[in-house]
Amino acid sequence: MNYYVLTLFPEMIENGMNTSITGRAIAGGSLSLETVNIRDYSLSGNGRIDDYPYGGGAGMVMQAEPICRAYEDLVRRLGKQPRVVYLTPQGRVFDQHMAEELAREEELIFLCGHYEGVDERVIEEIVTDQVSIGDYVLTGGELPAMVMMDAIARMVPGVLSNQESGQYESFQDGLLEYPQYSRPEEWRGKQVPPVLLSGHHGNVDRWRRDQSLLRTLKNRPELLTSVELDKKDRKFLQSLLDGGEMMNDTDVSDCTLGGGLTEEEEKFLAKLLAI
Ligand code: 6GU
Repeated sequence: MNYYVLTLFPEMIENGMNTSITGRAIAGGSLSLETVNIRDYSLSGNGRIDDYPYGGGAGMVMQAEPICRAYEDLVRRLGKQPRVVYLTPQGRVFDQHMAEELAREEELIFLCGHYEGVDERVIEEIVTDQVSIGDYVLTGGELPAMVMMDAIARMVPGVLSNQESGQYESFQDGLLEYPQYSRPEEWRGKQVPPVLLSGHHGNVDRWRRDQSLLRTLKNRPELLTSVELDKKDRKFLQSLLDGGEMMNDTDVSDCTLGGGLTEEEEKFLAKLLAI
């Protein structure tokens, strides 16, 4: 995967991406990264790339021409026209599915805006995909571009080690991840759940699945509606409704997720299990 980033803050992108797993992948060659400083393409050569918005209003707008010149210089050097992702709160919301789809590209260009935005005409001219990373407003597109590049990189062959690639299954099977524990067995009075020390792999797997179901119910219930629930999943979820007795070593009122079910969670679950 070859990433190209058009930005006013190339050092921010490079510092972020050359760290940790993406940094290792860049050094090892399974990823490449090239940043292009839009300021180098300013019209008058004085470094100015923004101007006042027509119609008035607060803030400045990044002008079309420097961005387009930076883009055209890049595609001329590449000899091809990769997809161009513009990071904007007005875009489609990024998710794991979009990451998987974009990971099939060989090159991706990211356009990072700043200030109040980018002249709409250059978006029409060069952008193929407008993407947001969630419902909040950031000061620029650099962090969202890095979020996307990180999520996409995890799907690129050679980026994760075998050990790493089995991890973070959340969203890959539609449920949130179960809780993890390491040494010591007791920390500040808190015990590791005994089933994890039992050596009984079947019980461990069942407990983890139940914890995933419980976490998803508590934190992201809407995800449960698109997960296939088998007989044992249903039995566990039913036991939550039937009054919080121990089920497969998961005490419904245990400390991991705090308390039993709220009325809202019970209603949601009853509906889900009726299907
Ligand atoms: Cl892609 N850009 C900015 N500036 N803010 C955002 C965003 C993008 N996604 C969520 N908030």
